[in-house]
Amino acid sequence: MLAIDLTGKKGLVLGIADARSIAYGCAHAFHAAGAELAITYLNTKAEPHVRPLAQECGAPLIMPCDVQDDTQVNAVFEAIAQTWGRLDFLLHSIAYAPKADLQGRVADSSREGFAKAMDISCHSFIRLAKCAEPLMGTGGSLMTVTYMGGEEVVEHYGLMGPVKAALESATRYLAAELGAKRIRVNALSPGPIFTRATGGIAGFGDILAASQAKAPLHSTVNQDDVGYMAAYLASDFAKNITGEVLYIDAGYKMMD
Ligand code: 0WD
Repeated sequence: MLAIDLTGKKGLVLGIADARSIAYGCAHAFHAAGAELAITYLNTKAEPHVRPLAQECGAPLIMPCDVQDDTQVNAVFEAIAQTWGRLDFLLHSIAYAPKADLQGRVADSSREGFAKAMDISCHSFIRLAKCAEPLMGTGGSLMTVTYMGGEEVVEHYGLMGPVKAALESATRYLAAELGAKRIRVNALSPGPIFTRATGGIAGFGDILAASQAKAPLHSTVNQDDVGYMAAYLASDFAKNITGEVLYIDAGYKMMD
């Protein structure tokens, strides 16, 4: 039987806030496929929500990591180097934009808000790739999570649109630069999923219903669906896939 087997692989997962996080769906799939995980949480407020989930996944490394804090980021990679001596895959499932900038027009976005959204949601992936590179001596898989609003104008997505466009472009440039080292870089692009990040969006239920109605498969996407794709990308089956934005959206994007 051909099945995704991540036995012996070591992975780092950033971006679990709670059990509904897309990153948790991915961590669950990585663990189920046999990978060993390092899992980070944003801060002490997030820790009690994340730690039990990380323990459920048997993670030997559970550490704080605010991607704005270089000291914390470096500590995570030092712990990985000491514990495993290498890293096989990394999932970056992190986004942030100040509320005022997110809710307004892109045209009105502040310089500071835009820069902060870019730093946390996009450049952090580049910084993590740089930290992972020396630990991926025999190759590896770097993954991030994007959204269709990076490619097309989606109502209410605002500032995150240009930020995700930059993230997708960074994915391609990193893939080109790291390919010679057999490090693959891809972005997962799920359709709308109810999570902590989207839970506060007014009318999100209507967005879900509309995307289900329009998507050819007439289904909504869930965290497990993203996890299956992430596990595949972490596996050797995906050894020739890099620089891609992979849609997990029941076919929604191709419809007009
Ligand atoms: O419909 C959706 N939910 C979609 C989400 C559709 C398509 C893409 N995405 C993307 C998001 O843009 C994001 O990049 O998926 C990624 C994960 O989002 P999520 O799972 O929907 O949301 P959530 O569970 O809130 O995870 C995002 C987490 C943060 O959660 P909170 O709720 O605390 O903002 O990103 C983390 C944090 O855990 N995060 C950070 N981690 C490290 N350092 C930082 C930071 N500075 N800021 C936020």
